[in-house]
Amino acid sequence: MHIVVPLIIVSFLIFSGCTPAAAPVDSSDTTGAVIIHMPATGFDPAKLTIKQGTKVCYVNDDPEARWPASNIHPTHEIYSDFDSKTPVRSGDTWCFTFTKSGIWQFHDHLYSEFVGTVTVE
Ligand SMILES: [Cu+2]
Repeated sequence: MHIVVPLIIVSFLIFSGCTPAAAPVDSSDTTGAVIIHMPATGFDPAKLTIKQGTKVCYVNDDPEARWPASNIHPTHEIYSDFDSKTPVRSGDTWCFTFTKSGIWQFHDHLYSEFVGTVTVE
């Protein structure tokens, strides 16, 4: 009986590809990326103009978790891929490559008064 539970766990890990259910968001490769900082006061810079295909990395300088996401709050449906989908922990970074041109307004899903705009040319 004692061996059954570990076998179930091992089987689960094998068949699930060992992916943790709630992987922390930290894509720290900011090579070639434009950085938007997330201090406790909002986004810096809050407005940005980039070329199509540019990677933008949101660096969380806030002691609290943050969650950059496309408008419109709370559904984020205007550019649904532009959404960290989960909180970005303090000190972590979330990067997104803008493949669609347009004027993309965003906000912090946890502090929806924090807003910004990425213009993709
Ligand atoms: Cu939101």
